[in-house]
Amino acid sequence: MQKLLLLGDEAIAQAAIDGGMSGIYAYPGTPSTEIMEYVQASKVAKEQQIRALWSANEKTAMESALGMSYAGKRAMVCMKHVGLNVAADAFLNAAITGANGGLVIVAADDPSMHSSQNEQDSRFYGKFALIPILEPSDQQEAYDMTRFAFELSEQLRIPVLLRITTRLAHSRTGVECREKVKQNELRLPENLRQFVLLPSIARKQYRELLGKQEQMEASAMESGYNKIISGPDKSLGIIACGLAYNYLLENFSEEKLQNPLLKVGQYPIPLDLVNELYESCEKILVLEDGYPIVEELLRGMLNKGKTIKGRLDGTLPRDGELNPVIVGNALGLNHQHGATIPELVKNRPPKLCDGCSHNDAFLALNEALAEYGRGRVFSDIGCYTLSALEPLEAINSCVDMGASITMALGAADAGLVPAVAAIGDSTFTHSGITGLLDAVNNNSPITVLILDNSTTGMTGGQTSSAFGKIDTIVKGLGIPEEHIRVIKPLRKNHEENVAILKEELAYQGVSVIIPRRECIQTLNRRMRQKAKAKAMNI
Ligand SMILES: Cc1ncc(C[n+]2csc(CCOP(=O)(O)OP(=O)(O)O)c2C)c(N)n1
Ligand code: SF4
Repeated sequence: MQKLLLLGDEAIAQAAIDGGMSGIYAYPGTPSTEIMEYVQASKVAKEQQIRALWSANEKTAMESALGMSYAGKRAMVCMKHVGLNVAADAFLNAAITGANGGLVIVAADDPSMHSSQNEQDSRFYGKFALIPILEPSDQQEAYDMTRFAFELSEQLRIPVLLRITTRLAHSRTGVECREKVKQNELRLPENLRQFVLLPSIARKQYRELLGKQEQMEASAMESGYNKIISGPDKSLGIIACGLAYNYLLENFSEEKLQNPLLKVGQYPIPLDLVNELYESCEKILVLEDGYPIVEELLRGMLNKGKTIKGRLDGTLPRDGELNPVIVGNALGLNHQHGATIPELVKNRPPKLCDGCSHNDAFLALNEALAEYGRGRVFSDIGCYTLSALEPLEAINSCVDMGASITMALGAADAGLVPAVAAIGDSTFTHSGITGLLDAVNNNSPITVLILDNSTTGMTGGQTSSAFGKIDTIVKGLGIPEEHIRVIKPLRKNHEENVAILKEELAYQGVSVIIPRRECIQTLNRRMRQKAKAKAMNI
């Protein structure tokens, strides 16, 4: 067996490569991005001809993986938690179609919102879709569970959700890898109507999914990932889900923990084990990273039973990620973990890189808008969202991917004219195209800036599916050619850019301005690679 030093994300990717996966589809999003990056960089994955594609968004990724599963092969789809909102239609219906080849959905949650708009808990989605959820407590389990997830998916013929959180995704440790298995042969579903969700078929499929709940529960009961570890001090029983188990162990080694403990890593929640712990202890403490799902289940609607401690009674904070100190405090311990963070690395708010093209674009926009007053720029999600902060203070919204254009449409309908939308190139192809079509059909008096830096900057510079295609797409959506204006956001072009922006702000229809200049980080990386290739005479 080979032992590798891997991030949680990389352990998942390696397990998928070893586990006979034929294709992986994803849209970048912290903390899930490294899964796809690892597969794309893997020599073995290339040799095995594993397809590894950055999709236009999470929904298209989900559907591509479902298509591969239909064809009998193992597929994985990866996204950050909010991506599951985008993929939700396909995700929930994939539970009804069921899988043919093993289908594993990885949702990477971000409690404490290190780089996200919210801290939603993807376990709700798994419960909503009525499918099994696996939640690793460390990188080794991330590897083992990924292998198991493909097997479980094929055994039950349904998709399986693998839920991870930021700290597991982004910390590294030694992981034992197991022998590789071969990819599946192309094999169509036995029932060629399985994936046809006409109401008459969907009803049957849904009943089938409901019928599988018992098997899922049995699998969770028998699972090695769910276990009770006994302890003599029955005044408190502890339930630790996923990574919270690790945080607990950092306060105790297993032998020293005096309280009975239920470790949970596979859902549906193993009710008999929960019951066993509940009945044998005076109080229960629930440790889970994310929402108090298990805690709510234990409390029930009327909360008449034993004392349940956790996020809902204030034993643990109601929001934010857990950590060993918070868990230790909940147990009345006062352990210190890790070194104190030096002053130097504290309080450094994120900012645009020096020389970033977005800076010049927003300086020009601010000046062009001065005569109309503030509060009319709807933005999207990307590096450019940082222009909300000082010194630019240029934008007034950031809600979800694509919302800039449609919010500008709504605000313009309300009479806020001109209204401006600012959206990045990757976000535009993710979710902006349909909104722009709405604006064209509505003949909205809005000015849309598609900030084309030729990359997906915020998540580390992945190829943007909009690369080289924006002008054609915009034209195809019906924007008149004279109102598609490409500008180069540079200090020396400032006056000219302000003049163009002013012209289009005065236009009573949809106009699109494309500030186009490559992200300097991507440019630098490209230059370094070029210089290296030259030096090596490649
Ligand atoms: C639904 C969803 N998926 C993924 C992300 C992660 N994410 C944030 S911004 C962004 C794309 C940024 O690229 P682009 O729009 O080109 O702007 P840039 O950062 O290059 O300025 C991504 C993928 C997210 N916030 N929401
Ligand atoms: S990574 Fe690129 S797009 Fe993001 S702030 Fe830096 S230069 Fe701008």
